[in-house]
Amino acid sequence: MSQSPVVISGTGLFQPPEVITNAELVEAFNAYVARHNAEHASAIAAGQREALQPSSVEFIEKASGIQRRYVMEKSGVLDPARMYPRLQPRPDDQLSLLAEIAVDAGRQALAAAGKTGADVDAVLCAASNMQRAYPSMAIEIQHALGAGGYGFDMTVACSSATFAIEQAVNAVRAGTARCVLVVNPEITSGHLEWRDRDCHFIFGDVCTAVVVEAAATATAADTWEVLGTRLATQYSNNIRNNFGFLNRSEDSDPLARDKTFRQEGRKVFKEVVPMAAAHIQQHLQGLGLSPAQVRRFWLHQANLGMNQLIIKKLAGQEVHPDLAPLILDEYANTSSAGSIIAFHHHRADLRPQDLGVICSFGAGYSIGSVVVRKC
Ligand code: CO8
Repeated sequence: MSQSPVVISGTGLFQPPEVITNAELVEAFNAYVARHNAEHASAIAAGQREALQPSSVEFIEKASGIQRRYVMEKSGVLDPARMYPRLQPRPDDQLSLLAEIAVDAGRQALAAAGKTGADVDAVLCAASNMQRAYPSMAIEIQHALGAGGYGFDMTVACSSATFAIEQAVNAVRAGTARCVLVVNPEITSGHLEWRDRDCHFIFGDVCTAVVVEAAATATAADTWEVLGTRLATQYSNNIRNNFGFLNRSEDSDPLARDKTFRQEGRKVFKEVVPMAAAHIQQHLQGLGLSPAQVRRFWLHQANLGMNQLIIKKLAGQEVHPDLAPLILDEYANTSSAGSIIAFHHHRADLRPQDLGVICSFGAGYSIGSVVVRKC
């Protein structure tokens, strides 16, 4: 039975107001290290405690390709006595921070699609971390936009956006929704351990949004038919965060290291690259396509070297911005939003019938790919 086409008809991007350069980040981190080592000088001298090592701009740029990142609030992150953002709590009757940035990105995506909130009948709020358990952020966003239908939150870490796009496409195909808004509010600064030099440079804040609807209802000039979606997960502890609602009952320290992001970066690199390349290859093959036919790959933005290797495995050539654009240098790793930022910024030059692949990979492990063709 042939299925009626489903399209991505608009995208939006909320960019936080503040930027932290690598130089600013390293200066603050090294001030924290000096402070920490001075405070524990006698224990370090007695061999009871290890001295912390300084970070460096050169290492960060060479190891990751990251040059700066946007954040919701930088003064707290750069304060060596604090090292995390300063955010104000809001009263219950005010829009929450995650919902606020999602509404901003969502409105942009709807405007691009030629739609308003009233046209939306499903909102999926998909991100690595949610502000609270209930009421769900998606329902708050649905309410703020004047949307109908239903909304729910979902988290699959870095793959939250691609996994949500599959749910949106399926909902439109099944007729349970006509127009789905997927939003990815990633305030990664809240769950990054800024005092750990192995990861303090990795993440940035942002929010992306995508409108998914039937081709028959789409009116935008720039639409992308979704030819297929493919999701995969495989259990791994190499990227982990034990923050959760049972922490209090476990009597565990809410500020302990395991309550923020931690990873075995080398292992992630080695294990995820072949998984992601094989996943994309098999997805394309299942659609009767080959990597050589793909005009552009909008890959997850975690590490420059990872993307270079994935493209080399897939296309047998060095990565080129025209084939696999990078946004990592400016935004850092924005978790699920990364591949969508790349799609948002780098698609205007493609022509009708051009093929593209949006692909995410990360914690779980989780991998999601969306194969699209410009209408
Ligand atoms: N400055 C100077 N030196 C450093 C620093 C630093 N900042 N950090 C580490 N070093 C040192 C190390 O100690 C090590 O020293 P030695 O050789 O003596 O042991 C040396 O530099 C090399 O360290 P690594 O081998 O760790 O360095 P790599 O070249 O592997 O680079 C990376 C580290 C950049 C982390 C790299 O491994 C990488 O990018 N891996 C993949 C990471 C990835 O893709 N992760 C995905 C996670 S994101 C996700 O799934 C979403 C989760 C939810 C988000 C939540 C938000 C907070």
